[in-house]
Parts: sequence; structure tokens; C-alpha cells
Amino acid sequence: MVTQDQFVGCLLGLSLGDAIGAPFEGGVIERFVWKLIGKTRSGKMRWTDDTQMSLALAKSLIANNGLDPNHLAQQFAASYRWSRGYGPAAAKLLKKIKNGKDWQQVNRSTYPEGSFGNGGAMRAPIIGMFYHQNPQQLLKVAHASAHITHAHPLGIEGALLLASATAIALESQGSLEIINGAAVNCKQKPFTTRLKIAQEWLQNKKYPAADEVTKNLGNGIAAEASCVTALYISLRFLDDTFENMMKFIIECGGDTDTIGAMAGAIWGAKRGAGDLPLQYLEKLESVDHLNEVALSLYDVSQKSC
Ligand code: F2R
Ligand code: MG
Ligand code: MG
Repeated sequence: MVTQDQFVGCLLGLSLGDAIGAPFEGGVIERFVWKLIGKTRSGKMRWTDDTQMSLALAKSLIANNGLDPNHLAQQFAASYRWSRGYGPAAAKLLKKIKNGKDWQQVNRSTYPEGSFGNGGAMRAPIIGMFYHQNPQQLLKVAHASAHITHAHPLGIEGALLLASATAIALESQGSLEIINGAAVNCKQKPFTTRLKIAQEWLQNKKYPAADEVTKNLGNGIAAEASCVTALYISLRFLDDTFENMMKFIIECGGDTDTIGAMAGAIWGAKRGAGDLPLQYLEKLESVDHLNEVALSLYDVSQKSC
């Protein structure tokens, strides 16, 4: 039986992973900017686009008892804030939607095949929670919700992987069941090759150092270079602490907020909010709001799926 505590754990885990990882993301300029704007006036850790888009997605699912792509596109655009640190193509696209363009006309305007960034995957744990009882619908909706901003097949595949891994983690499965179950939904070589490596490490209880994880699985902003990494790290640290998982993610470097968000969501879905570190939760912005949204998502998901 999936619990409210797991839904709250998933959303808070996503947000906490995002906020803890954010100061270490990107190059010198991005880190300097985050030093200036990474705290609220009351000194709490701010989250980034990963949480901002996940919240927009959760609220849209709640309002519509499921996915309404046009409503979701409007929610993404209305909640866009430059200070949350969006990807460049995503920012352009959301501004166009805000200015009245139909998302279907602009979601390939920067790249003809669409974006293969990890922006569709970083919010996919929300789909995994909402549709955890309905695997077929989960895949359909993960695809459709990623397509709004990430039409590229690799951007979509990342969303399928993260949504299905979250749903299986909620069912309290072990690490091999989670990765094997989620891997079934991946067909593209950049994913399947990395998944095989991660499956082998988990199966044989190998614990490669951070630089080897980065070299083999990636740590970049592209979906193919961060989704398997996040899934692998969350599973490797399932029986460890959230703090140790985040230390390892920061050691891996690269897209630390997004790998933190995706890994944090899966870890939180499996372990529940009760296992998240209180000393960090106390420093996170708007925890009460995140709690409320996760509980509403739970209620609506129980009734509609
Ligand atoms: N934007 C940031 N952080 C700023 C610093 C990042 C740093 N410079 C770095 O590269 O590590 N963080 C947030 O953005 C990521 C999510 O991005 P999203 O939503 O996928 O954005 P976008 O713009 O669609 O794609 C990201 C970049 O990927 C490349 N790319 C995507 N599709 C492409 C294609 N079809 N052809 C060529 N390149 C493509 C481009 O460089 C895009 O700008 C998360 O990390 C979030 O935290
Ligand atoms: Mg971010
Ligand atoms: Mg990021």
C-alpha cells in the first residue's frame, strides 16, 4: 500500500536534492549567480527550475484529475521565473507560450527534433507518483507531458525512465526490481548501454568511485547523460542516508541539482518523508507548501487512477 508519507517523501526529496545540488551546478558564472540568489530573504535554500516545473505539473494534474497538455503548458509558462535557472531553450519556449503562442507550434522552434535536455525527466517523478497504479497510462502521460518542452526522443525516454522508476520505487521494490522494471521502457542506445552498466554494478554489488560513475554514465544536462546516473545513485544509496547520497552526487559534479532532484525523488518515494534529513528540511524554502501539494496529489491520484 503506497502511503501519503511516500508521496511527500518523493516531492520533498526532489526539492531537497535540487536545492542541495544547486550551488554546485554549472560553471563559474552559474555558481556565482547562485551564490547571489540561492537563498530566500529569511536565509532558506531556494530550489530551481526542477522543483518549479514539478510543482506546476503536480498542480495541473490535481486541477484536471490528470493530464491536460494545454493547461500544463500554460502552467509551465505562468510559473516561469528566470531566477529559478531554466535551460536556455526551455526558457525561450516558455516565454513564447506566455506571449500567446501555442506550445505545439513552438516546441521545436530551437531544435527541429526538439530538446534532448533533462528538463522533461526532472519533473517525471510527479507522473510516476500520480499514475503509479496504472503503468500503461503512466507511460502515455510521461510521453505527452515531456513532449510539451522536450519533443526529442531522448528527452522523452528520460521522462519514461524516471516516471516508471518512481512508480516502482513507491511499490517498495528493491533496487534491482526498480532498475530492471524501469529499463524495460528504454529502447534508445544511449540509455540501454548505460543501463546495462548500472544494472551490472548493482547486481554484482560493485561500488565504483564518483569519477568512474561520471565517466560511464555521465553527469551532463542532456537526458542521456544524467537520468541513468540519477537512477543508479538513488538505488546505490537506498539503504544509506540522503546526506551521503547528496555528497556522492556533488562529487560526481556536472548537473548536480538535476541529478539530485531525480535521485532525491526516487529515494524519497521508496523511503518516505520520515527518513529525509530534518536539519536540511528546516533550511528548505516553502516546505509546508510542498507538503500540501504532495498530499493533494495523493488524494486526487487515489480517486482518479
Ligand atoms: N540551466 C540550468 N543550469 C544553467 C547552467 C548549466 C550549465 N551551463 C551546464 O551546461 O551544465 N539548469 C537547468 O537546465 C537543465 C534542464 O534544461 P532543459 O529544460 O532540458 O533545457 P533545454 O534548454 O531544453 O536543454 C538544455 C540544453 O541541452 C542542449 N540541447 C538540448 N536539446 C538539444 C538539441 N536537440 N540539439 C543540441 N543541443 C541540445 C542545449 O545545450 C540546451 O541548452 C537542468 O540542469 C536544470 O537544472
Ligand atoms: Mg535546475
Ligand atoms: Mg540542473
